[in-house]
Amino acid sequence: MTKQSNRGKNRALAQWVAEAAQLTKPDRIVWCDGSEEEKRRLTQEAIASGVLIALNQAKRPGCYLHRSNPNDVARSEHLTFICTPDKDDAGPTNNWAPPEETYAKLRGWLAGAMRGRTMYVVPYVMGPLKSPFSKVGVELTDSLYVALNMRIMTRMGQAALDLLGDGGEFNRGLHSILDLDPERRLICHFPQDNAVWSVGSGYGGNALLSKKCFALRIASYLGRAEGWLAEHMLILGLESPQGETTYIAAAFPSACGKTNLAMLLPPPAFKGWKVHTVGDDIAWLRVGPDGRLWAVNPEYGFFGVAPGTSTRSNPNAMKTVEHDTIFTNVAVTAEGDVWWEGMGFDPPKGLIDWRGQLWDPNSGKPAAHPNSRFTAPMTNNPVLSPKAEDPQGVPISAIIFGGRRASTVPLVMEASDWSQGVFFGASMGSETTAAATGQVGVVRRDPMAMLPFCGYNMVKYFEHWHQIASRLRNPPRIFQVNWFRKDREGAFLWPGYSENMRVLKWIVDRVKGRVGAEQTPIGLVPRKEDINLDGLEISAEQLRQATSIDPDEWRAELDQIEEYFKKLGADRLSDFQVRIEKARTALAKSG
Ligand code: OXD
Ligand code: MN
Repeated sequence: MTKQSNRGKNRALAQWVAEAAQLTKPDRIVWCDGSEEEKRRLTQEAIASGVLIALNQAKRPGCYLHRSNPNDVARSEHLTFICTPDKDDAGPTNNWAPPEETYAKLRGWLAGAMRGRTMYVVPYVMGPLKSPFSKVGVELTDSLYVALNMRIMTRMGQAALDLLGDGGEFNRGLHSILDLDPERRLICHFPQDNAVWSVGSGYGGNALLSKKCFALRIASYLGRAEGWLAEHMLILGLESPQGETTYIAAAFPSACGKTNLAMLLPPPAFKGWKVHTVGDDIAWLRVGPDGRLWAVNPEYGFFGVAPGTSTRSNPNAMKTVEHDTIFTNVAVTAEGDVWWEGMGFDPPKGLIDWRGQLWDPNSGKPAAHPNSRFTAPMTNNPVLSPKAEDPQGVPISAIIFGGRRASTVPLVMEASDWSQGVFFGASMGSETTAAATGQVGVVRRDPMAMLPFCGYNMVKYFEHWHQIASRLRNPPRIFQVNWFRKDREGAFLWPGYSENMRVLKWIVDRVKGRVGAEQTPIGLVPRKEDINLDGLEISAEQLRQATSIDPDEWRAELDQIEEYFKKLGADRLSDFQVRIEKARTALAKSG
């Protein structure tokens, strides 16, 4: 077994690496330092072993393709467990398993699993390096793809060991792809130990342990204990032509356009307005000494969905992936460039599909996997916020909860206070997408877009949201949006993408007290005159439908929400019951 020297001084880390090596028996241990030299070396090794395929370096410098095992292309929610000593701590929405038995089972699977392989020790920091809110994690993995992706997604290497020092606390992530057999695949969280063990999958959300596992599931658990929130939210700054920037955090379920919104390029009618990206997926939110809510993005890169990304839907993402990007499961052109459905131009001849086969346009099958991805450094983003590295984060003025709903939920709606906003978030529903295995397109309740990511009891999580309010002297306003509402013929009522700027502007104007709204039984919605529609071809009727509250639909919606809360045991939260009753009474009055 060969070892490298730069192992840091942390004895607990050294001991844990030794224990993991004792169990998994790797041939080599490589401590990652995050250097350019290391990146070159690991990339060469990845190409030589077929883990990465070099794309056309003249067209896409520093870009590579990875093809997954076809059985391993999305998050496996049914194989994801929260292993707390008490089942109730995992709550009604998580799979639970007892910690000792689970460790024992995984130890059995992991015994000798890294024989013939290298164990990469990947130390990383979540959050800006000098931020008091940042946290250190170390992932031990036998996947070179994971090590290279972690280098993009986190502040990885020596800086993390330096921050950890001799005695600091860190998240312990142990990951092995084993043999990618779905029968021996589990993603297990042990929040009380600040540990994650993930085996049998190489897919981003299952295997890049910094992301969903640490920065959401474990961090949400830590956040409850420490008085802050870890959320599935993008963070953006919206700068007016006068130079005033307002920060917004927005929660959407996976593959519902968070990356597009975070990088939005305003339409021509919004001359002088700019969107700055702070983050596209995860926000760590804390109450500042000023009583405002402050947000940092713990990540350092973007793991975005490729299909549907185009110069129309997200020109800034297209620029972001021009270089130094790892693509996963996209199609490749004869010239060695990438292609995916919704990229904005027809598939060129001779396309190789995501499985590595010549693509037949008549096959009825997509060339790129619907959940194909790009991993790109955040510094590639031309509209990255100058505050993205600010150790204090940014002050949040508005929170948005958004889902994918063909009916019922209006384009945008404002809550009258924090508590109604928590109800908006907790009752959110959305149609499922390809980001997780399972049926696509069915409405499921996804509270705060955290259903797959809340690392503890969902009802306690709602209580935590309510409790945070007592420390917020200047709370953000809360909104709900739905870009995906359809008319009777099934056509989208709202054009979406860059036009969502119009909704963001209404939100900012509401926060600043500059614009009106109409009170409905469910929430406040903009009237036609409240939204800037310059340069947009949308009929008055279309906008009316997009923003309308249909009493029958809402009566049914409230019944479903009530039933869902009962199922969770959240009906004991009197606040939610009061909200439902109020809405029912208001609906009855409105006829
Ligand atoms: C993601 C997801 O990859 O939410 O961000 O699945
Ligand atoms: Mn996500």
